[in-house]
Amino acid sequence: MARPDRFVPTPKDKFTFGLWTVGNIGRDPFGGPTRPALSPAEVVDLLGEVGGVYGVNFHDNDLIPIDASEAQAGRIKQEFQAALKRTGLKVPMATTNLFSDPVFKDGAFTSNDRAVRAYAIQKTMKAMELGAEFGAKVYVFWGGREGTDTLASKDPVQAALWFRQAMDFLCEYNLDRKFGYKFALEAKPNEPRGNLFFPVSGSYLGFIAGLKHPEMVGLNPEFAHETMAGISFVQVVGEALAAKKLFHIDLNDQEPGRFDQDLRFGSVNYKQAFFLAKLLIDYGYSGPKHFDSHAYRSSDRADVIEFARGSMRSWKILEDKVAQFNADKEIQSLLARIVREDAALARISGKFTKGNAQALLNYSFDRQAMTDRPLPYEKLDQLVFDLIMGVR
Ligand code: GLT
Ligand code: MN
Ligand code: MN
Repeated sequence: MARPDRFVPTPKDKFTFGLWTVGNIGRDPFGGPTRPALSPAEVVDLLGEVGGVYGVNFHDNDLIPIDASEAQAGRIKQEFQAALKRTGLKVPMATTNLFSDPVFKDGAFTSNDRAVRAYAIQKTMKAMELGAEFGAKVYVFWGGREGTDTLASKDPVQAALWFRQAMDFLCEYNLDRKFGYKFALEAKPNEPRGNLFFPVSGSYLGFIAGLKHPEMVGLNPEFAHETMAGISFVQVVGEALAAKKLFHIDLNDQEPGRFDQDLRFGSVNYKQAFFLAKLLIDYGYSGPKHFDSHAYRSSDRADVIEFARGSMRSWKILEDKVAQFNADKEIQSLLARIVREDAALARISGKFTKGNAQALLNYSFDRQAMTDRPLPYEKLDQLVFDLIMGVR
């Protein structure tokens, strides 16, 4: 009998996709669509066909076009709801499109125009209602056009304050309407604007501390976006976990120094992907794992299905590799040698008291002995390579 495939996902894995991701029609700035547009219900059915998917997320206008009539909106919602029912998919996350409509040409919460800023808040309030209708519990904010193309156009201090004003307003609205959302902020360094405000997740960590309800707001870091900024996504996610702010995560892939490619998770940076999986597993991240990516423009429907299956399969394979890493005696004994503890020093330097400070000042360190301790990182790194490549 053939062995069952260990890498087949189930809804317990909490993998999610967006209406805009598997529904992507393959348009880019240089060419039109290569795939037909699917209705929201058709995207849900496609995900049902993929199999093992937990949920589907949407922007307000992925579901309901911005200029839809009440009657049209009602019909779309009904069809979408029916598709959710027949596939068993959930809607764990919702968000607002504050970037496609021309009215947002100079930003939304940070537009120079008070009317646009107020409209952006109103649009978000309505979209929060829509998300809540389908049970969403995480609300993402990606400031698509919050930024500048010329530094002459905007006061960055004012923009940060406007953004804060909008978030404070919406946090209160969340409480008032008892939606129970957790807000997750998503950073990106550039594109579509030349410079986006809050370019990396670290910017948002600082911003959150200044809000009226910091406990309600966390991060939705995206693999591609931090990679565009030239930083390690694994370290970014580590900092989010340390701050207890990893409210959601956008998984995909990216070649550094490119436009936002939103490539299939695991398709470029195997090592970052491996250590990311290790981090989320070791620290027990239990939220949705959202694939914010799309198939190559050259893919047809069948290949889009392969893309979605592949995204999840890669994660499942990495889970397996992480278990292997964590059980590998040689790797673990190397790690145990590398990470050193010292009970006496832990006591006097772990927590400030006047006595500990004095004891630390009096302590005499042997710099040479400390320097001479071996750190066999070359050996460790090669073991990781062997493991990822499957020869270990
Ligand atoms: C858009 C963007 C993504 C965001 C989505 C949420 S929209 O596709 O490129 O990174 O996560 O607004
Ligand atoms: Mn992206
Ligand atoms: Mn994203």
